[in-house]
Amino acid sequence: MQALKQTDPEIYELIRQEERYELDTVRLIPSENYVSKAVLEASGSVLTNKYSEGYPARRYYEGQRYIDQLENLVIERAKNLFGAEHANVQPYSGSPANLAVYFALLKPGDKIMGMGLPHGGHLSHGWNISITGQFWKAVQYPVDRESRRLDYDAIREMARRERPRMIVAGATAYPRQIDFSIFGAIAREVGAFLLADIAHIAGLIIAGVHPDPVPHADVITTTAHKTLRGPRGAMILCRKEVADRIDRAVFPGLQGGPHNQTTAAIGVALKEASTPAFKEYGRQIVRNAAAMADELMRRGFDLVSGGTDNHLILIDLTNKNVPGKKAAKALERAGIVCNYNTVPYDTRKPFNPSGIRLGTPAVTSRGMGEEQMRQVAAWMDQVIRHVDDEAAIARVGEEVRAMCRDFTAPGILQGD
Ligand code: DSN
Repeated sequence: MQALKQTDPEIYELIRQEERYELDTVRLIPSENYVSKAVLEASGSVLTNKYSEGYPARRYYEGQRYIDQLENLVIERAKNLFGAEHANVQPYSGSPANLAVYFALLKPGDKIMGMGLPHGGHLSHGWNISITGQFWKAVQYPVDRESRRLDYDAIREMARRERPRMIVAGATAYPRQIDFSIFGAIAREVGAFLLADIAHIAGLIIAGVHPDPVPHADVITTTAHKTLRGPRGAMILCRKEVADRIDRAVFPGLQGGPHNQTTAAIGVALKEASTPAFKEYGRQIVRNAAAMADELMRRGFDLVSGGTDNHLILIDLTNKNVPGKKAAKALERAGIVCNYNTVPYDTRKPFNPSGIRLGTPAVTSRGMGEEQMRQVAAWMDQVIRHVDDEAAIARVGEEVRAMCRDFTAPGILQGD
């Protein structure tokens, strides 16, 4: 980054510091990852210079001879990797992708039925403060109060009662597998579209460690930057019958020109995700989460739903008498980065909730395994037990940094 260093040393220095921070910390935010150097190079390429409103061979600007080839290549890779009939690779990120799907298939005021935000759903699944909960009429399903898992009988009952035009299956804070075949059957029974938002689990689906929504959903949205380990961006996969409506909703309905540098980087990530090494990566994410969950439970932590079977762990800290925000901030000071999170039926406010959310995609990208996950759980236990003791937190921090030095991270410090 020599040109950047010369032109703008302040920005250069902040990027270098972030790079060092990402290397020196145990990054457990389940929606984050480390992209490869190849993905970074595509993201930072001259493709950022080009406007390409429209779709391959149907553009509103001239000069698309390479961009059309690029977008077609990435579309084909997306279709092949997921086994989808159609792919749109232009959405800027997950929320715009979901918005485009609603805009494509629903009329204003139609009813959508998604998982409630406090129960693990996403804002864009119809939560009331999101445009998706105001422009469309939204009803939200919870998790079961006891098991804190999806209750498919209750979801079916709600769908029969509410007759939504679209059902959304997907989550951002749900540690269990989602049964897309049941969601598909419910949607068909009530005449609703099924949207599967697989942003968190796309990489796990590719790796074969999470059920596949493709046979069951009319439309699938995913971000590229979570378990899929690509750049910040998104894709919509769908059946042929709705493809034109989806494409028109993304452009010209919602967006302007696609971010071609992101399209290219998504393509690189899709190529990387088609390798046997990536499948093993996905399996290891799940093994790592299971090991961390096991060690946390052994140490008396209350895991929502009693564990995990994906990449994500949600801890209810009520029994530890430490609020989620205080815990997350103390952990960060020890170099363990996670986020505070509401837990289902939380009695505390979202800005200072009872839980923290963890995930293993990023640490697995560094080659950390079950042994390190158990060690991290032990450190978390120490920090939370001594949450007001800065010296104890600092001691854990030194150990965390020492361990991090043993693991490189994709895309970092491999030269300019
Ligand atoms: N912000 C993402 C997450 O952290 O899960 C969801 O969009």
